[in-house]
Amino acid sequence: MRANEEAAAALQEYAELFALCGGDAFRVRSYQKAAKAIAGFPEDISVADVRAVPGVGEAIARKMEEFLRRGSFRQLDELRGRVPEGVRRLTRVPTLGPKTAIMLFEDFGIDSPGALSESITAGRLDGVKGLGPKTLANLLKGVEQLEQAGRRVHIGVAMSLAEQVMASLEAERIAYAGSLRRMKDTIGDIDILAVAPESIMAVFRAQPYVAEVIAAGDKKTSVRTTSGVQVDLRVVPAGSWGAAMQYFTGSKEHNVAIREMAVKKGWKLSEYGLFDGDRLIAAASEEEIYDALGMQFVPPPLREDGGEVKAALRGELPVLVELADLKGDLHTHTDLTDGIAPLEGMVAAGRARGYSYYAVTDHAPDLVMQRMTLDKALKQRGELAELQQRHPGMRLLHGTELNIAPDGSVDWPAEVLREFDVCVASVHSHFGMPRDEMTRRFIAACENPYVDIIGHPTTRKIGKRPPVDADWDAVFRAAARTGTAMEIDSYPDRSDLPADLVRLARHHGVKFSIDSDSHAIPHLAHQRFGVGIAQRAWLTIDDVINTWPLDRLLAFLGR
Ligand code: DGT
Ligand code: CA
Ligand code: CA
Ligand code: ZN
Repeated sequence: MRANEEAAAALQEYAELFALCGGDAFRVRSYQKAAKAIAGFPEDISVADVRAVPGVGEAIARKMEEFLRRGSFRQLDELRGRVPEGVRRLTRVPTLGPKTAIMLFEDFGIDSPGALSESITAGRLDGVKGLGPKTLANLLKGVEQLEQAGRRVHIGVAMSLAEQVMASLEAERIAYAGSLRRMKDTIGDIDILAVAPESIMAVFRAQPYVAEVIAAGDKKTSVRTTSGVQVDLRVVPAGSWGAAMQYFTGSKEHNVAIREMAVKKGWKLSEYGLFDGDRLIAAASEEEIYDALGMQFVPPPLREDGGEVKAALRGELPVLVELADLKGDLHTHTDLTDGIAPLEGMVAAGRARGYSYYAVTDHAPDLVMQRMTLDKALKQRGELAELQQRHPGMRLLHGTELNIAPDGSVDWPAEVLREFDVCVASVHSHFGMPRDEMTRRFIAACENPYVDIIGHPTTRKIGKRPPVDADWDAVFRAAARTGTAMEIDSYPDRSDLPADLVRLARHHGVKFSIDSDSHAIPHLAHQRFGVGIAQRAWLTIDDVINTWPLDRLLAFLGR
């Protein structure tokens, strides 16, 4: 729901600005919590009363109502006026807090990430109190990360934008191609193909999400959207739809390999079709083109020149896991910790997705902020047992998301852990440990007999936090040896494990769990992104424990 997302983004921005201006931390938290709740609220707040959203009181409700009327609210306008844009971008440097950002601006006139790295390199911040050489080096690294991340967006952002663009245009045929169709976790720009009259270009340029027209032509128009992402729209002839989709889906490396095959046969392959001289061999569908080249149809996530061409020629492509193969979700949260929906709502939403099993895995006590206790966990277990009566068709699993301490231990002793149906264990602190220690930390967690799944293993957040450093070969060997699954956390800004590490882990014989890590009902649908990662890593249903029937899953969990 766009209204919810946009209103939540405005409130989140307000919370950031409020914090930056030295606002009360408690209020900052309550704005942030309300923003999350609005984003995840299952009803459209432009229709329903926003006061029905948990955590939204009268003051926030009025701000949101003003936002829905005119796209902003007074207090937000005020703070936007007070804080220069460059300072706001400064706070997006991953290693820089709001207090330091303000200090850098007021005392040194540093008003952008670029100005910051310049000042550091020129030595102008040497000897400043609170900014030691190590901190300065980290800030420099942070600016670099920000610059790299700024050029690409994660797939969650790109997918909803592509869907919005396609819904806004009328065409005989319309689809996205490029890296988005290949389900890459980050997307440089969005490539959309359409079979439509050329008038579609004017309609496209006039859309409210267009911030700037970069290039306007009859066949191709490129725009920058209000979210900063570039979208290329191409009009293609109906008869060469398949050839165009094949060409613009890429990757460039895959296309080069395919074109070589055509050349070997004395043919030519272009975005208009596969030709023998002037004679058209195939163009209408991708299937016909691959078929004419004597190969199996290559699913887009495999098109990276990673062995798929050879396998397709031999007829040996794997049968990839698909979204419909998933029988459950093994990592989800409720409002008992940092989720926003109550247990009952999450379980009902899982049932509505047709699952055979569903695990509730709220956080464990060592993540102090979440105020979890054993009593609360046990009470939840009782509630889950009652809910089980109401949902006889879906097995409810009571789990937890444990915290892997620096020494590899987890929150609770064996006698508590063994009573859970499933334990996910994740790193939530001490991200900067040296490689050896981090490796030992993960191995120790794998060796814990009650740990079933390592959650979001690299802990990266795309554009915000780099992956931790570990000897992944060693970690995956331990996971395979101990029967511990690695998670594919489908939350799009995590996308963790990423596909290259999934492929490496699979090579070591590791199994995987494709989880949503939901904190709200709409997040359950994020599993589609995890399936994309799994496909890019060539996974089949045998590799993914939550495609297995309940019996086989329970045997794996060993309870
Ligand atoms: P991105 O946008 O960086 O996430 O990655 P892609 O793969 O979407 O790349 P993009 O948008 O530059 O181009 C889309 C596809 O179009 C690309 O995967 C292959 C095809 N393509 C574009 N330009 C060329 C080219 O110069 N040569 C070849 N062989 N293919 C191209
Ligand atoms: Ca692209
Ligand atoms: Ca492009
Ligand atoms: Zn977590």
